[in-house]
Amino acid sequence: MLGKFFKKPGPEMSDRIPPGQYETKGFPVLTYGNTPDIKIENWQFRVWGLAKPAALTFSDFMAMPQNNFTADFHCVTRWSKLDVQWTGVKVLDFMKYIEVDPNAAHIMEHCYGGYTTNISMEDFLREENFFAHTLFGEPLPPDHGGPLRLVVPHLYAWKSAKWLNGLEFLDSEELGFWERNGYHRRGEPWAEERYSGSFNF
Ligand SMILES: Nc1nc2c(c(=O)[nH]1)N[C@H]1C(S)=C(S)[C@@H](COP(=O)(O)O)O[C@H]1N2
Ligand SMILES: [Mo]
Repeated sequence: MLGKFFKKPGPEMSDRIPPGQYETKGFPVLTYGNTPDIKIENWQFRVWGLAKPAALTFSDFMAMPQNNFTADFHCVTRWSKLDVQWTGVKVLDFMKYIEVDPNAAHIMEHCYGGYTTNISMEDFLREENFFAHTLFGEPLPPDHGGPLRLVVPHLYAWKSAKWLNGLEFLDSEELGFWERNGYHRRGEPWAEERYSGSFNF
């Protein structure tokens, strides 16, 4: 059954598929709960905590520099999808539009629907991270997080928050939804940081 949908990585792929992962050619939808119903006109993205409070509209994001991205996507439930093509805004470009307090060391990602996930500033401020509004040339489908999601390719995909609507800047680490429920606080796939617990320390 598994072999029909997933391919075990061959030697040529071992540099792309992290340990314990299988490649999938489809793009599964992985959501805790329901897909929220979001009207783009009402969509708002807020910044707060250790940052100058700001509220951005969808047009604000579209007015920022736009880029295409190709990134691999690793879900902790063991599927990996290679070469996903997205369009959106680099995190490092977005940061020029907001004012963050130098004491901010962590972030809580907030979403429509109430999902949260935490990330350190260091993991957030990487060249390859981006906010995506387009997937394979089409508007990002609601099930995959449209109108806007974060994509953090170097961490497990639960850090890539769908329906993102806010960033809360923090001086110390707080745990998001899955992190409070036993998943790793960082989630680095190459180190198999899947769960919290003694074996991770
Ligand atoms: N808001 C929100 N974001 C989320 C999730 C979620 O349940 N809610 N699931 C996460 C998980 S576990 C994964 S693997 C990816 C899945 O993204 P996809 O459904 O586009 O494949 O989204 C992540 N972002
Ligand atoms: Mo996931």
